[in-house]
Amino acid sequence: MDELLSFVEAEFVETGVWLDNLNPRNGARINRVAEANEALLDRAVHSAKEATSKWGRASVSQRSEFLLAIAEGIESRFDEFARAESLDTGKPIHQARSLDIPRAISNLKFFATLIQTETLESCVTTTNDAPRALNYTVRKPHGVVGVICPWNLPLLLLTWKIAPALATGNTVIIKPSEHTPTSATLLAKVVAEIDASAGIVNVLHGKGPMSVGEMIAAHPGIDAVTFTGSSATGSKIMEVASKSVKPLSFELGGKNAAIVFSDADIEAAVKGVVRSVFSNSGQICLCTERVYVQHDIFDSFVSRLTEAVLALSFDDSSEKSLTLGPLISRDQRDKVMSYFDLAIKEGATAIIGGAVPHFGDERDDGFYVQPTVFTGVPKHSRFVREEIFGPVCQIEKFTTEEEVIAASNDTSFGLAASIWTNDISVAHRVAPQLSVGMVWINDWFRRDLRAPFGGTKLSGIGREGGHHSLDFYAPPSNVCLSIAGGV
Ligand code: NAD
Ligand code: 6OD
Repeated sequence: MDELLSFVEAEFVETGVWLDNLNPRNGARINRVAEANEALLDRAVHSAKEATSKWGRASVSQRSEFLLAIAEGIESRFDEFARAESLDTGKPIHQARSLDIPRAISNLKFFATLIQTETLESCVTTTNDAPRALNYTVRKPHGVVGVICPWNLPLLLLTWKIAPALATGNTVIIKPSEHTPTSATLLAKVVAEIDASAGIVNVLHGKGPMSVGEMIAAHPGIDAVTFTGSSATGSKIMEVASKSVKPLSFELGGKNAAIVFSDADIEAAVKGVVRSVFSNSGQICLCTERVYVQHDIFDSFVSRLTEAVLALSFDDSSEKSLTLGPLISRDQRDKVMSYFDLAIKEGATAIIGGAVPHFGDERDDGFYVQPTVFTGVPKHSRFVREEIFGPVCQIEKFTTEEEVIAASNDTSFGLAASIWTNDISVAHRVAPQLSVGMVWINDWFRRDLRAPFGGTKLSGIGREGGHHSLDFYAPPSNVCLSIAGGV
């Protein structure tokens, strides 16, 4: 696809203003994207609003079938989706084929099934001096939901939001990241092939500030906003959306710690920590950026970690579960490198990496960064305080449980953590003391779509996953029915 258009009222619409979509592997243009404008957003909101009256009343099985049809549409174009995701993001095709696209399909199938099996609360009220009453709960969709997505796991995160939103009777206006517009456009094509009722799914391309992202957050006709992206953007969206007091669901940034106790299975811990730092080239909100290792195994852990990082490659054709790609953009690469410069200026040491790799081919025009591990970064440093979002971590020693809990919690973020130990008492004592939304023990990024997902502090507002998602997209409302004459 050379030109990507927005999708409104089941029509692809050109606006005449074009944004270039660049290939992170070599900086060349992949395609160009027609940037949506306020008039197009107004049209999308109007038609999405009209569609809510029908879609909001559709039966559970109609909604479920719609989600399953989208899932089947993605499955039938699996290779096209995987190639698009790999091209836009630079991630190895193997990862797009084994994680991004299968998970997008699972998201749709999961919520299609969940609504078929869900039961809601009810309770009977008894008082001494009045008839009994039956309370029961119904879900009410918001109406039109604005869905603003990032570039790191584009279709995975987009479907993670639209599946429960649509399942509960909302219509959606999706804004994919300007860096990764292609898979959302393919999704629109899938919807166009199956969707008889225009307006249920709309895709608007564009940027964030002073563009369609900000307009979605501000639009009085959009009834709720679900956003995944940086904490700074979350804060801006909140400010703009506050004028119409929109319900917000925010999955934001992280500065996640991995804690390795000396009794851990060291081989498994090294493998797990490497995966948690370098998956998707460090561009997953759940990636570890701070590694704390108990003092008595520190040296041996560092030397095994170094060996494991040296074995990582930028080989796109590799089927290995962990292969590095470029960062998403030149700006992101420069941002990551600026943190490396800062760490060095502040006296830290790069144990491995710390530079832009040289390939001697077209990748030198791409946005690559070597996998990097620093140690000795001062605690007050912005390197330790801010989310970097690249293939990098710092590694430091600790002695006691109390000390490492305090260090892990000494951050404004609160998304996730991982603990590596064979002592179940330590694991279960430490896990609840970490002020984060998700803790993995001897694991990382294992997902059960029923489990609550979300962060504390700068890492987000609300929980998604299973019933938590349904509760956001269609909050439960109570109906109280008097049972006259009952006992
Ligand atoms: P970003 O915040 O720059 O952009 C995300 C989306 O918001 C994009 O579509 C962008 O165009 C839009 N946007 C930007 N400014 C906006 C504004 N003022 N108003 C409305 N929309 C605006 O984030 P990114 O760089 O795409 O993604 C990386 C960040 O996302 C990292 O901080 C990462 O931790 C976070 N993230 C979090 C999770 C999570 O589940 N917690 C998941 C993925 C990414
Ligand atoms: O797995 C998920 O459901 C999810 N929301 C992952 C987020 C990853 C952040 O980059």
